[in-house]
Amino acid sequence: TTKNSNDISLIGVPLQLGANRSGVDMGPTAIRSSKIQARLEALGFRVSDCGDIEVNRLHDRCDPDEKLKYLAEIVRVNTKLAEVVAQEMGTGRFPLVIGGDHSIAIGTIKGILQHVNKLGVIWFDAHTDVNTEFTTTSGHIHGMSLAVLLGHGHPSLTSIGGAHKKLDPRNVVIIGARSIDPGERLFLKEQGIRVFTMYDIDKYGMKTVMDEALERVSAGTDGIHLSLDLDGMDPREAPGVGTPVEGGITYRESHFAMEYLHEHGALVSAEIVEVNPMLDVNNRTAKSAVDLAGSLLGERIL
Ligand code: 5AB
Ligand code: MN
Ligand code: MN
Ligand code: MN
Repeated sequence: TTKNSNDISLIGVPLQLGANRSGVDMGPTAIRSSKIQARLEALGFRVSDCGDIEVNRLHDRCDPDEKLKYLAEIVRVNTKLAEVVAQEMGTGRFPLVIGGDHSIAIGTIKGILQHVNKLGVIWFDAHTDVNTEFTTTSGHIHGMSLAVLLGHGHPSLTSIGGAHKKLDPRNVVIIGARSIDPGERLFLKEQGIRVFTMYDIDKYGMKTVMDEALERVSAGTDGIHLSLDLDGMDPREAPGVGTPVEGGITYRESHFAMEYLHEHGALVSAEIVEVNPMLDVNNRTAKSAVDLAGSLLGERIL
């Protein structure tokens, strides 16, 4: 079960500037049209749709000299998102954020940290998103969000919601990784972050991986957040993502992970990111996103 709420606040963030790829800004629309609200209501939740956080459409105006692409607007949007998430959580509701590129994890998690002191995070992703302005080769902030949340990165990002609000690397796990940059590898080692790669999933199976993951994110924490990047799934089953990587988590494994996480309890919030309907095939990825949200929040086969 979810920790304390029968009420869900759905928050859309149509941001693409962190990925610099058009289409992912339409993710919230695709997820809503795939009937996420009705699915959650069928589970007994009261869902209120807070609408979308406003984003200025600057994507044809990139400053090529800018090291971190669209930094100012990404800071503005995430600052607002953190406020909205904190406010919704403050009224006892479960925040479910739908993106948008993965830079929005900064706003989501900074908002949660206003209420939950020690937060465990499951980062489901093909990538590890721990670049900084010093290691990034793309300048895309969606590849930096987890580093920022651990307190590393550009000060205007780490200071969102207060620089002292950050994650403890011992309570963060990454599941599904198969594309890690050299600078990221070093960072992950230094921080001691447990990364379950596709090798681990193949070798031990998703249940064993989830058992260890849940143990880590639960140890001494007050709640668990799921950050679900759809590119963690295999691109044959989730083609609508901007940075696909072959050899990912299957539909079944993903479902099991969500069901198992629900069964464990302690979930306080979640976000679904990187769905790009312009690259999707028959809306498959948005549909998977909604299916996974259903399993995460309690849908059962029998
Ligand atoms: B995603 C890459 N590491 O930094 C970079 O989709 C990819 O949120 C980042 O996981 C992918 O640009 C970010 C090469
Ligand atoms: Mn990501
Ligand atoms: Mn990714
Ligand atoms: Mn991506």
